[in-house]
Amino acid sequence: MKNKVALITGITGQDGSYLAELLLEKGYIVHGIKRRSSLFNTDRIDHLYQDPHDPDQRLKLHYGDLTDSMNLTRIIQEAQPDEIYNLGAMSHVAVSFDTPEYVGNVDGLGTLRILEAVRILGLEKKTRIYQASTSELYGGMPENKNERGFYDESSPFYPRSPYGVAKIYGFWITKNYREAYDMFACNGILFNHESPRRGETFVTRKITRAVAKIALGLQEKVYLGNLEAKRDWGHAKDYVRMMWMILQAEKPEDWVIATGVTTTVRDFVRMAFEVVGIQLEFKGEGVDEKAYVKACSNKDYQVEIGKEVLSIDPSYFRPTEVDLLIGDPTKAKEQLGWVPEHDLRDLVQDMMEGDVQLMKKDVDLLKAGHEILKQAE
Ligand code: NAP
Ligand code: G4F
Repeated sequence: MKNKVALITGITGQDGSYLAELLLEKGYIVHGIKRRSSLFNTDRIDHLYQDPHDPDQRLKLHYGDLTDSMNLTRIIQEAQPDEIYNLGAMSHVAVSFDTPEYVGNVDGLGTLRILEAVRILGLEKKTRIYQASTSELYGGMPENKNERGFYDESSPFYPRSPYGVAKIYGFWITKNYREAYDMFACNGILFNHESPRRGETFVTRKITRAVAKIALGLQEKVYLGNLEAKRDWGHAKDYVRMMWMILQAEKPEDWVIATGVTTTVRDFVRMAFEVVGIQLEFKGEGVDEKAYVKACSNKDYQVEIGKEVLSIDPSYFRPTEVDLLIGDPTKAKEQLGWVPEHDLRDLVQDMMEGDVQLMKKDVDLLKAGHEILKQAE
């Protein structure tokens, strides 16, 4: 049987890397678009791309950019994909306030460029399209939750950032092409999902990296913004599986993917410190809130009791904030049989283990450096 062909934009990102792994396991030929960068930017997929000269290599990378229609059209023409996963985006909400025009171009118009390329090439009956939509579309407006207190596929949108506004264009243009041209084009409205591969400036990874470093004595404290914000955090591995399921469904539709549980940033911090045996006490309010070590049973490094390990830096506050997100994945569970394998505790454990291991390498390197210096003396 012929291998199915997929094209992933954003293959070098968190989700792109897990999805590429999944599709290769399923026997797909996977084309991915990577951006030209002055430094290597393929860390997350290097383990999948051992020998680029091997003609049987099923992962094929192309240079490209979502702002370049001609490039996208050429890659789609070459790949002739059965499925396109449009995961490429400037995905950082806070940064979108600094680069609103660029975000509109990539996250909004980029989606149109993919859809239109498929149409121009006459592939609209062959190629199924997944659009990486987001819970940021809801904006956390309390009055828009359903009667059970969740956001679902029928909840109204009210985006609160240039990122959210760009993604709402992506959402509607995907739906419009589905209706106008009968294309199999779907939105996955995904709530926050994280992993050891999460970008370092998103709050969960910023926390797990900092906690690992603090526990190993490599960092004094971490500065964060709004600790009151609540997010519905799942594991990226569970969410990419659902992306694939969405394109295997009978009909093209839009789907909410979430855990149905919401947690404050403050509690995520608490949970991350607990993994390395550190109990925290939070004191003070608003910008004066701080966290101190209350107890420490960490065998690798004894953090001093009473040490201040967290402060607020208001520069991390956003001009408009999404206060609370919580999603209702009932439709995905009932109609597609999606069952997430990880809960928040697993996720925090997985991320902490990854970062402790990563930071221990730094400690080992430091130790080796000291040894070399000592021997040279
Ligand atoms: P990510 O780690 O930030 O990855 C984004 C990917 O997009 C990277 O490969 C990046 O390339 C690429 N990219 C950025 N600008 C591009 C451009 N102009 N042209 C082509 N590619 C470009 O994001 P993620 O967490 O994997 O998320 C994947 C998608 O899901 C994104 O569209 C995001 O907005 C959406 N989403 C994410 C979540 C979540 O919680 N993770 C939730 C809902 C929706 P570089 O590696 O070169 O930067
Ligand atoms: O981790 P975050 O930056 O993620 P955010 O804004 O929820 O966006 C992520 O999830 C969306 C899905 O809902 C995606 F569409 C999007 O692409 C991205 O993946 O921030 C989470 C919360 C916010 O309320 C933020 O204000 O954490 C708060 N926060 C508090 N201190 C912080 C910090 N966020 C960051 N990045 N850095 C801080 O120091």
